[in-house]
Amino acid sequence: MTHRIHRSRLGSALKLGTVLSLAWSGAAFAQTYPQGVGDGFVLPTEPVSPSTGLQTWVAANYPIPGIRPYDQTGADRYFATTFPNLTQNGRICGAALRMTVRNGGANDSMGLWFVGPGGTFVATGWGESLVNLGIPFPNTGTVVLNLAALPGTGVTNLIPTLNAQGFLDIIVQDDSAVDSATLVITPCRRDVFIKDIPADVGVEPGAYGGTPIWMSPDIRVCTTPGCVGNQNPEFGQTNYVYVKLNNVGTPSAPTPQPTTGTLRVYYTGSGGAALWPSSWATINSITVSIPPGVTEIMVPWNSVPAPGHYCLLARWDSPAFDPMTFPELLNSNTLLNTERNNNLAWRNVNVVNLSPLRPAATFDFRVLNVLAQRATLLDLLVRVPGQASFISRGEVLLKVPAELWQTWSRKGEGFEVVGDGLLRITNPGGARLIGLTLGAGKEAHFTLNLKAQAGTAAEKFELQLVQLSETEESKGQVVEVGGVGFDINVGPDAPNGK
Ligand SMILES: [Ca+2]
Ligand SMILES: [Ca+2]
Ligand SMILES: [Ca+2]
Repeated sequence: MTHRIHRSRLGSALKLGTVLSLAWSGAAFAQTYPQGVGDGFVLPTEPVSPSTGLQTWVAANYPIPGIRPYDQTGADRYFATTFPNLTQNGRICGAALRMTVRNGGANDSMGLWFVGPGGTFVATGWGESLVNLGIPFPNTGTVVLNLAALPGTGVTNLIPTLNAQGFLDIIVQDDSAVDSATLVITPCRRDVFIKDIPADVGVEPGAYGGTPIWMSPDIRVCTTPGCVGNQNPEFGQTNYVYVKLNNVGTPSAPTPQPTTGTLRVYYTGSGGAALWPSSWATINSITVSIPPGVTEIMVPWNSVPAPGHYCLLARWDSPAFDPMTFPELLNSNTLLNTERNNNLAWRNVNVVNLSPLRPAATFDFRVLNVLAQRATLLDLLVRVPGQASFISRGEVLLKVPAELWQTWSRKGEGFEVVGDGLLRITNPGGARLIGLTLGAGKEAHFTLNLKAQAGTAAEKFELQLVQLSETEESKGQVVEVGGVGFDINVGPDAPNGK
């Protein structure tokens, strides 16, 4: 019954259940540290784990030696335990303690302390009587404490101290017993994003307007390290994929912190829709720590599988700190995953250099049915995003796959049929093939042929091929599911002539 210390304070009546919810903005990433077993004080006891410093403090300040384990009832023994290593997953933004206590003495208190290795306090803690916490003698009750907003007076927000000290001591005075204690630590969420479109600020899903999200400005390819701009990967050599990672931290951590994760880069054949993960093959991955701000990371692409053009996918994989906010389900639509996760970006851009010596280029364009169970309607769009149209300057031919050609009614606009399965795009503003049908689980391959008319002026054009299909979310209606952009340079001496 001895009480050398009385850290209890007269707190106001408590509404513990309501304060707890404030700390849970990042509950999905919380770490739970349980001690003891919630078994209603059933014996045998469960061990406590007081630090050496806390044991030293109890020995120096309480005349009866020893520390009570979980479930041990009876008088005249301190309960004392320590939760160590709390910052092992980075800065702490929230913490909550749930503890079941049997009040065995009318004036007993509990404390949340910070006792250093020498057995003395290294920071100001918190204390409150069990009565004020809603557990009068001789009752048993469960306290749920939000360590960012503790009841009573004094220091009621222990989060800064938890970050500074990295541990928490818990004591309960000498006639009361503890069944179990669970500390839940919520690390500050860190946020890295890769831009889907130039105006992307990391909001999920972003306001994309009509801007394609499969042309990320944060992904580019170089055939030699440190190139400027975007190049097509070269077969038969190492290429270099550069990805910009934007580490913006979070509003609850006003100073963005360095963060770690793995940047994973993938490729698939040039085309429209893609499924996760079946369409994608790994290029490489690298685990990095990145500072606040924008960091461009290089990932070597050691073996381009064949000459041709590829679509790239970049994923920031950091489940402990910055998990995907939208689950990437098996065989899910890459466009939806990319739109809804700021850790994902997709880039399908080909550089096309045409010159009198090499006036034409041919591209495969794969279309894929993202519906596993049934045929999909499919439209193909030839889009001209800029003012200058390559369709006026050159010739754009499109070969429709035989299996789609057979069942297609030739519905659409902006093209003329010039051969068996062969279309010429006639409208400088673009064209749309409407109402093709692609079987369940099937893919098919269009061929795009770009041919420049002879000329002397150097000009740049943009052209996009876009697949519109039904998705699981839009059955009966076609929506954009992916595409490829072509940056066309026409000139007498096109740079990098390939
Ligand atoms: Ca127990
Ligand atoms: Ca993120
Ligand atoms: Ca994204």
